[in-house]
Amino acid sequence: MSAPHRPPVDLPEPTVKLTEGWHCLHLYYKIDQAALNALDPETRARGCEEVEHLLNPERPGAPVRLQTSVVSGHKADLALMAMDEDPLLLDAVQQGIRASGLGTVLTPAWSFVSITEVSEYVPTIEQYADKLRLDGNEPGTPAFEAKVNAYKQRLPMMNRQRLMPDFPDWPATCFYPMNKARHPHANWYLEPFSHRSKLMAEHATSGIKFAGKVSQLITASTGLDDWEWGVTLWARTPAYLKDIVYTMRFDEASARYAEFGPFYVSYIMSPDRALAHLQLS
Ligand code: 76R
Repeated sequence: MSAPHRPPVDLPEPTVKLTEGWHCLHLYYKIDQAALNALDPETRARGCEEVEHLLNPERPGAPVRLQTSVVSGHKADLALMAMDEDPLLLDAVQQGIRASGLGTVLTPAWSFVSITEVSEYVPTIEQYADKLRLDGNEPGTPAFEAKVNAYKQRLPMMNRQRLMPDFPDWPATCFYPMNKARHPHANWYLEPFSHRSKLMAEHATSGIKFAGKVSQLITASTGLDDWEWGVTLWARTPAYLKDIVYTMRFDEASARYAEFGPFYVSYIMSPDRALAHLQLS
Protein backbone atom coordinates (compact mmCIF):
# COMPACT_ATOMS: atom_id res chain seq x y z
CA MET A 1 0.00 0.00 0.00
CA SER A 2 1.21 3.50 -0.78
CA ALA A 3 1.86 5.91 2.08
CA PRO A 4 -1.04 8.28 2.88
CA HIS A 5 -0.77 11.53 0.93
CA ARG A 6 0.75 14.24 3.09
CA PRO A 7 0.78 17.85 1.86
CA PRO A 8 4.04 19.79 2.15
CA VAL A 9 4.19 21.40 5.61
CA ASP A 10 4.11 25.03 4.39
CA LEU A 11 0.67 24.75 2.73
CA PRO A 12 -2.36 26.24 4.50
CA GLU A 13 -5.34 24.10 5.49
CA PRO A 14 -7.92 23.97 2.67
CA THR A 15 -10.22 26.96 3.26
CA VAL A 16 -12.32 29.57 1.44
CA LYS A 17 -10.77 32.26 3.65
CA LEU A 18 -7.66 34.13 2.62
CA THR A 19 -4.36 33.65 4.41
CA GLU A 20 -4.18 37.45 4.49
CA GLY A 21 -6.56 40.23 3.53
CA TRP A 22 -10.22 40.23 2.57
CA HIS A 23 -12.55 39.18 -0.19
CA CYS A 24 -14.31 42.06 -1.93
CA LEU A 25 -17.61 42.11 -3.79
CA HIS A 26 -19.12 44.98 -5.75
CA LEU A 27 -22.80 44.47 -6.64
CA TYR A 28 -24.92 46.65 -8.92
CA TYR A 29 -28.72 46.46 -9.16
CA LYS A 30 -31.33 47.98 -11.43
CA ILE A 31 -34.89 48.56 -10.35
CA ASP A 32 -37.53 46.75 -12.39
CA GLN A 33 -40.44 49.19 -12.22
CA ALA A 34 -42.97 46.66 -13.58
CA ALA A 35 -41.98 44.21 -10.84
CA LEU A 36 -42.29 46.99 -8.25
CA ASN A 37 -45.77 47.91 -9.52
CA ALA A 38 -46.77 44.25 -9.27
CA LEU A 39 -45.82 43.96 -5.56
CA ASP A 40 -48.63 44.07 -3.02
CA PRO A 41 -48.05 46.79 -0.38
CA GLU A 42 -47.25 44.30 2.39
CA THR A 43 -44.56 42.52 0.34
CA ARG A 44 -43.10 45.87 -0.68
CA ALA A 45 -42.96 47.11 2.93
CA ARG A 46 -41.53 43.79 4.14
CA GLY A 47 -38.99 43.82 1.29
CA CYS A 48 -37.80 47.31 2.21
CA GLU A 49 -37.43 46.28 5.84
CA GLU A 50 -35.53 43.14 4.87
CA VAL A 51 -33.16 44.97 2.52
CA GLU A 52 -32.61 47.80 5.00
CA HIS A 53 -31.72 45.24 7.67
CA LEU A 54 -29.50 43.24 5.29
CA LEU A 55 -27.53 46.37 4.32
CA ASN A 56 -27.11 47.58 7.90
CA PRO A 57 -23.36 47.26 8.53
CA GLU A 58 -24.07 46.96 12.28
CA ARG A 59 -26.29 43.87 12.08
CA PRO A 60 -24.86 40.63 13.48
CA GLY A 61 -23.39 38.58 10.64
CA ALA A 62 -22.84 41.57 8.36
CA PRO A 63 -19.61 41.59 6.34
CA VAL A 64 -16.96 43.61 8.14
CA ARG A 65 -17.32 46.36 5.50
CA LEU A 66 -20.65 47.09 3.84
CA GLN A 67 -21.37 50.25 1.90
CA THR A 68 -24.54 51.33 0.11
CA SER A 69 -24.65 53.95 -2.61
CA VAL A 70 -26.97 55.26 -5.29
CA VAL A 71 -25.67 55.12 -8.86
CA SER A 72 -25.69 58.01 -11.32
CA GLY A 73 -26.82 57.17 -14.84
CA HIS A 74 -28.59 54.24 -16.45
CA LYS A 75 -25.99 51.54 -15.81
CA ALA A 76 -27.53 50.76 -12.40
CA ASP A 77 -29.57 52.23 -9.54
CA LEU A 78 -28.17 50.71 -6.36
CA ALA A 79 -24.52 49.83 -5.60
CA LEU A 80 -23.22 47.69 -2.76
CA MET A 81 -19.62 47.13 -1.77
CA ALA A 82 -18.85 44.44 0.76
CA MET A 83 -15.62 43.06 2.20
CA ASP A 84 -14.88 40.25 4.60
CA GLU A 85 -12.43 37.43 5.18
CA ASP A 86 -15.33 35.03 4.55
CA PRO A 87 -16.56 35.12 0.92
CA LEU A 88 -19.80 33.43 1.95
CA LEU A 89 -20.76 36.43 4.09
CA LEU A 90 -20.46 38.51 0.91
CA ASP A 91 -22.50 36.00 -1.06
CA ALA A 92 -25.10 36.01 1.73
CA VAL A 93 -25.79 39.69 0.98
CA GLN A 94 -26.41 38.85 -2.67
CA GLN A 95 -28.64 35.88 -1.81
CA GLY A 96 -30.45 37.88 0.89
CA ILE A 97 -31.42 40.56 -1.65
CA ARG A 98 -32.60 37.90 -4.09
CA ALA A 99 -34.66 36.09 -1.46
CA SER A 100 -36.18 39.30 0.02
CA GLY A 101 -39.54 40.84 -0.78
CA LEU A 102 -37.67 43.14 -3.22
CA GLY A 103 -35.97 40.17 -4.93
CA THR A 104 -37.96 40.56 -8.14
CA VAL A 105 -37.44 44.34 -8.13
CA LEU A 106 -33.68 44.59 -7.56
CA THR A 107 -32.38 42.90 -10.67
CA PRO A 108 -28.65 42.22 -11.05
CA ALA A 109 -26.96 44.75 -13.36
CA TRP A 110 -23.28 43.93 -12.76
CA SER A 111 -20.93 42.48 -10.19
CA PHE A 112 -17.21 42.32 -9.57
CA VAL A 113 -15.27 39.80 -7.48
CA SER A 114 -11.81 40.62 -6.14
CA ILE A 115 -9.49 40.33 -3.15
CA THR A 116 -7.22 42.76 -1.36
CA GLU A 117 -3.46 42.55 -1.81
CA VAL A 118 -0.25 44.38 -1.12
CA SER A 119 1.04 45.18 -4.58
CA GLU A 120 4.43 43.77 -5.54
CA TYR A 121 5.44 47.38 -6.31
CA VAL A 122 5.11 48.71 -2.77
CA PRO A 123 8.73 49.58 -1.92
CA THR A 124 10.43 47.56 0.83
CA ILE A 125 12.35 49.56 3.43
CA GLU A 126 15.59 48.82 1.55
CA GLN A 127 14.06 49.96 -1.78
CA TYR A 128 12.77 53.10 -0.09
CA ALA A 129 16.27 53.86 1.26
CA ASP A 130 17.76 53.25 -2.21
CA LYS A 131 15.29 55.73 -3.68
CA LEU A 132 16.22 58.36 -1.05
CA ARG A 133 19.89 57.86 -2.00
CA LEU A 134 19.10 58.26 -5.72
CA ASP A 135 17.17 61.44 -4.90
CA GLY A 136 20.39 62.87 -3.41
CA ASN A 137 19.80 62.19 0.31
CA GLU A 138 23.06 61.40 2.17
CA PRO A 139 22.93 57.98 3.88
CA GLY A 140 23.95 57.93 7.55
CA THR A 141 22.83 61.52 8.21
CA PRO A 142 20.15 62.09 10.88
CA ALA A 143 17.78 63.41 8.19
CA PHE A 144 18.24 60.25 6.10
CA GLU A 145 17.72 57.95 9.08
CA ALA A 146 14.64 59.92 10.16
CA LYS A 147 13.07 59.44 6.71
CA VAL A 148 13.83 55.71 6.65
CA ASN A 149 12.49 55.33 10.20
CA ALA A 150 9.31 57.22 9.36
CA TYR A 151 8.70 54.85 6.43
CA LYS A 152 9.45 51.85 8.70
CA GLN A 153 6.77 53.13 11.10
CA ARG A 154 4.28 53.88 8.33
CA LEU A 155 4.62 50.70 6.27
CA PRO A 156 2.73 48.27 8.56
CA MET A 157 -0.20 50.73 8.80
CA MET A 158 -0.18 51.26 5.04
CA ASN A 159 -0.18 47.52 4.41
CA ARG A 160 -3.00 47.04 6.90
CA GLN A 161 -5.02 49.68 5.01
CA ARG A 162 -4.37 47.84 1.72
CA LEU A 163 -5.39 44.45 3.12
CA MET A 164 -8.14 45.42 5.58
CA PRO A 165 -9.16 48.91 4.54
CA ASP A 166 -11.22 51.42 6.48
CA PHE A 167 -13.58 53.27 4.17
CA PRO A 168 -13.26 57.06 4.18
CA ASP A 169 -16.22 59.14 5.23
CA TRP A 170 -16.64 60.80 1.83
CA PRO A 171 -19.83 60.99 -0.21
CA ALA A 172 -18.73 60.22 -3.77
CA THR A 173 -17.36 56.93 -5.02
CA CYS A 174 -16.36 55.52 -8.38
CA PHE A 175 -15.59 51.95 -9.34
CA TYR A 176 -14.09 50.59 -12.55
CA PRO A 177 -12.18 47.50 -13.55
CA MET A 178 -8.89 47.60 -15.40
CA ASN A 179 -6.25 45.48 -17.11
CA LYS A 180 -2.65 46.06 -18.00
CA ALA A 181 -2.29 45.67 -21.79
CA ARG A 182 -0.86 42.58 -23.46
CA HIS A 183 -0.48 44.00 -26.97
CA PRO A 184 2.45 43.27 -29.31
CA HIS A 185 3.73 46.85 -28.83
CA ALA A 186 2.66 47.37 -25.21
CA ASN A 187 2.82 44.21 -23.19
CA TRP A 188 3.06 44.95 -19.46
CA TYR A 189 3.74 41.30 -18.72
CA LEU A 190 6.81 41.20 -20.95
CA GLU A 191 8.41 44.23 -19.26
CA PRO A 192 11.14 43.48 -16.71
CA PHE A 193 10.24 44.05 -13.05
CA SER A 194 12.65 47.00 -12.84
CA HIS A 195 10.78 48.88 -15.58
CA ARG A 196 7.31 48.05 -14.21
CA SER A 197 8.49 49.15 -10.79
CA LYS A 198 9.77 52.47 -12.15
CA LEU A 199 6.44 53.16 -13.89
CA MET A 200 4.45 52.23 -10.78
CA ALA A 201 6.63 54.53 -8.66
CA GLU A 202 5.85 57.37 -11.09
CA HIS A 203 2.16 56.38 -10.86
CA ALA A 204 2.28 56.47 -7.04
CA THR A 205 3.95 59.89 -7.10
CA SER A 206 1.13 61.30 -9.21
CA GLY A 207 -1.43 59.61 -6.90
CA ILE A 208 0.02 61.04 -3.70
CA LYS A 209 -0.77 64.55 -5.00
CA PHE A 210 -4.45 63.70 -4.40
CA ALA A 211 -3.96 63.03 -0.67
CA GLY A 212 -6.93 64.47 1.21
CA LYS A 213 -9.00 64.64 -1.98
CA VAL A 214 -9.21 61.03 -3.20
CA SER A 215 -8.68 57.72 -1.47
CA GLN A 216 -8.08 54.62 -3.59
CA LEU A 217 -8.41 50.91 -3.05
CA ILE A 218 -6.95 48.57 -5.66
CA THR A 219 -8.33 45.04 -5.38
CA ALA A 220 -6.91 42.18 -7.42
CA SER A 221 -9.10 40.04 -9.66
CA THR A 222 -6.80 38.14 -12.03
CA GLY A 223 -8.27 34.63 -12.08
CA LEU A 224 -11.34 35.78 -10.13
CA ASP A 225 -13.24 38.00 -12.55
CA ASP A 226 -13.03 39.25 -16.14
CA TRP A 227 -10.56 42.06 -15.43
CA GLU A 228 -7.26 42.12 -13.57
CA TRP A 229 -7.99 44.82 -10.96
CA GLY A 230 -10.88 46.73 -9.52
CA VAL A 231 -10.27 50.40 -8.78
CA THR A 232 -12.46 51.85 -6.03
CA LEU A 233 -12.07 55.59 -5.54
CA TRP A 234 -13.69 57.70 -2.85
CA ALA A 235 -13.62 61.46 -3.23
CA ARG A 236 -14.28 64.43 -1.00
CA THR A 237 -16.17 65.94 -3.96
CA PRO A 238 -17.07 64.34 -7.33
CA ALA A 239 -14.83 66.63 -9.41
CA TYR A 240 -11.77 65.02 -7.82
CA LEU A 241 -12.79 61.69 -9.36
CA LYS A 242 -12.51 63.26 -12.79
CA ASP A 243 -9.30 65.08 -11.88
CA ILE A 244 -7.43 62.01 -10.65
CA VAL A 245 -8.45 59.72 -13.50
CA TYR A 246 -7.63 62.43 -16.04
CA THR A 247 -4.26 63.17 -14.42
CA MET A 248 -3.34 59.50 -14.36
CA ARG A 249 -4.10 59.07 -18.06
CA PHE A 250 -0.77 60.87 -18.60
CA ASP A 251 1.24 58.50 -16.38
CA GLU A 252 3.07 56.07 -18.63
CA ALA A 253 1.67 53.14 -16.60
CA SER A 254 -1.84 54.24 -17.65
CA ALA A 255 -1.14 55.98 -20.99
CA ARG A 256 0.67 53.02 -22.49
CA TYR A 257 -0.62 50.03 -20.59
CA ALA A 258 -4.00 50.60 -18.93
CA GLU A 259 -7.27 49.29 -20.32
CA PHE A 260 -10.49 50.28 -18.59
CA GLY A 261 -13.92 48.74 -18.21
CA PRO A 262 -17.14 50.57 -17.38
CA PHE A 263 -17.14 53.35 -14.78
CA TYR A 264 -19.82 53.36 -12.08
CA VAL A 265 -20.17 56.61 -10.14
CA SER A 266 -22.33 56.53 -7.04
CA TYR A 267 -23.20 58.56 -3.94
CA ILE A 268 -22.93 56.95 -0.53
CA MET A 269 -26.05 56.86 1.64
CA SER A 270 -27.40 54.94 4.60
CA PRO A 271 -29.59 52.02 3.43
CA ASP A 272 -32.83 53.73 4.54
CA ARG A 273 -31.93 56.94 2.68
CA ALA A 274 -30.95 54.96 -0.41
CA LEU A 275 -34.29 53.07 -0.42
CA ALA A 276 -36.17 56.34 -0.02
CA HIS A 277 -34.11 58.03 -2.74
CA LEU A 278 -34.80 55.13 -5.11
CA GLN A 279 -38.51 55.53 -4.32
CA LEU A 280 -38.76 51.98 -3.08
CA SER A 281 -39.79 52.73 0.51
O1 76R B 1 -0.27 51.17 -2.48
C1 76R B 1 0.32 52.27 -2.52
O2 76R B 1 -0.21 53.35 -2.18
C2 76R B 1 1.73 52.28 -3.06
C3 76R B 1 1.86 52.89 -4.40
C4 76R B 1 0.81 52.40 -5.39
C5 76R B 1 0.72 51.14 -5.99
C6 76R B 1 1.63 49.94 -5.82
C7 76R B 1 -0.31 53.17 -5.88
C8 76R B 1 -0.58 54.48 -5.48
N1 76R B 1 -1.01 52.41 -6.77
C9 76R B 1 -0.43 51.16 -6.86
C10 76R B 1 -0.86 50.08 -7.62
MN1 76R B 1 -2.61 53.02 -7.87
N2 76R B 1 -4.27 53.59 -8.87
C11 76R B 1 -4.79 52.97 -9.98
C12 76R B 1 -5.78 53.80 -10.54
O3 76R B 1 -7.25 55.45 -13.68
C13 76R B 1 -6.08 55.01 -13.82
O4 76R B 1 -5.29 55.49 -14.68
C14 76R B 1 -5.60 53.86 -12.97
C15 76R B 1 -6.54 53.51 -11.82
C16 76R B 1 -5.90 54.93 -9.74
C17 76R B 1 -6.83 56.11 -9.92
C18 76R B 1 -4.92 54.78 -8.70
C19 76R B 1 -4.70 55.73 -7.70
N3 76R B 1 -2.64 51.23 -8.86
C20 76R B 1 -1.88 50.14 -8.54
C21 76R B 1 -2.30 49.02 -9.38
C22 76R B 1 -1.79 47.59 -9.27
C23 76R B 1 -0.66 47.35 -10.22
C24 76R B 1 -0.01 46.01 -9.97
O5 76R B 1 0.07 45.55 -8.80
O6 76R B 1 0.49 45.45 -10.98
C25 76R B 1 -3.30 49.50 -10.21
C26 76R B 1 -4.08 48.73 -11.24
C27 76R B 1 -3.49 50.88 -9.88
C28 76R B 1 -4.40 51.72 -10.49
N4 76R B 1 -2.59 54.79 -6.82
C29 76R B 1 -1.70 55.18 -5.84
C30 76R B 1 -3.61 55.73 -6.86
C31 76R B 1 -3.34 56.76 -5.86
C32 76R B 1 -4.24 57.95 -5.56
C33 76R B 1 -2.15 56.41 -5.25
C34 76R B 1 -1.43 57.15 -4.14
C35 76R B 1 -1.89 56.58 -2.84
C36 76R B 1 -1.23 57.23 -1.68
O7 76R B 1 -0.17 56.73 -1.27
O8 76R B 1 -1.79 58.21 -1.19
